[in-house]
Amino acid sequence: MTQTFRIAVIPGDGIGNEVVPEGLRVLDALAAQSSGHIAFDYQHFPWGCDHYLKTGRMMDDDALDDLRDFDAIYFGAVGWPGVPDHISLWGLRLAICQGFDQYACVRPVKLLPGIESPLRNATVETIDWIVVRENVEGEYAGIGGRNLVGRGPGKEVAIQAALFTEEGCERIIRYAFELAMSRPRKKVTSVTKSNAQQYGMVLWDEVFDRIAAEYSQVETEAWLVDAMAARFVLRPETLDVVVGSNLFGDILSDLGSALAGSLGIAASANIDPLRRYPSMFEPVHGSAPDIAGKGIANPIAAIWSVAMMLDHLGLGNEAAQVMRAIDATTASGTVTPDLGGKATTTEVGDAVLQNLI
Ligand code: GGG
Repeated sequence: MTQTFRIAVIPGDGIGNEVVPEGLRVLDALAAQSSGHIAFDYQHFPWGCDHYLKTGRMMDDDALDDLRDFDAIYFGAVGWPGVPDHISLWGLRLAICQGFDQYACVRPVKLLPGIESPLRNATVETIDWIVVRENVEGEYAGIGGRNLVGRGPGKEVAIQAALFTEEGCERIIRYAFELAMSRPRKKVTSVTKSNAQQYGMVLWDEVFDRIAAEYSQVETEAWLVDAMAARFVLRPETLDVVVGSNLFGDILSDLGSALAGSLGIAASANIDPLRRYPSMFEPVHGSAPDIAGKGIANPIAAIWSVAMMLDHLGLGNEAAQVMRAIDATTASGTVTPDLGGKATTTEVGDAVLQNLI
């Protein structure tokens, strides 16, 4: 019997439209290889900045209802000149993450074979960790406002509050511990700035200590984010699972992917671990207007995100198959210009398909 997975596809803006088709080609190839065991049924949604310019909405008003019953969402990128970035981000990616309570953003940082890290002496063994980013509250809670414009020019006041709930801290920290339990090293490093952020991040620290006590097999550490940024560069081999707030997780995972060679390989999963809603899989890179339309966007992050989607859908063997194909592709030197190569987006996609054995 065929197991059919319904996937909502939102390529979004810029290079999202170039890399998402490469991920879909991989899914199609897996379905074709499965002798009818698995199938993927796509529905494409044209949401993004073009949609906003035509309709005044980044996505339809009832978009979450449209998406709710899918098995997964495959997302490209959001952001385009002409639409303020805070409008496009809040209108699409954040609206989905928050609306579907996808509270765990999982971002692997891994040096792939054949890729050179900007770090001297980096190897595939020393660059291999996962950033777990709290994904629905913290600095991205959207609480605040701009006031007192009436006081006159130069007198406006803006407040942007960060929200740390005990439940929100507990569930993301617990997620990080469960993830660490599945890895050989079994280590969780919590990242805050609780010396300066004395309310929310001290609450986070206390919750971290409480949850850590339940996982005696897991080694734990708590670091300040500034020191952690330096440690990413200076002692990457000491990292395993790094859990942090929404903003810190975003910044650190970008740093991590740069150390792993390029933002063009950074994959991510926005997970609802309770499986009440579809989870969303997307490359970490944005829409990259500077290279959009040139056919040189790196599709590896989007294809790796497909592997994360397959894992989430219970297709662990297929996910591993995609990861082997990615490794073989980068090892062969078929890479896009961001990794020092000359291959186009499609040529890298072709190579991954050839290696999908
Ligand atoms: N596919 C990732 C993407 O489009 N990101 C846009 C962006 O600016 N994201 C910032 C964030 O999610 O914190």
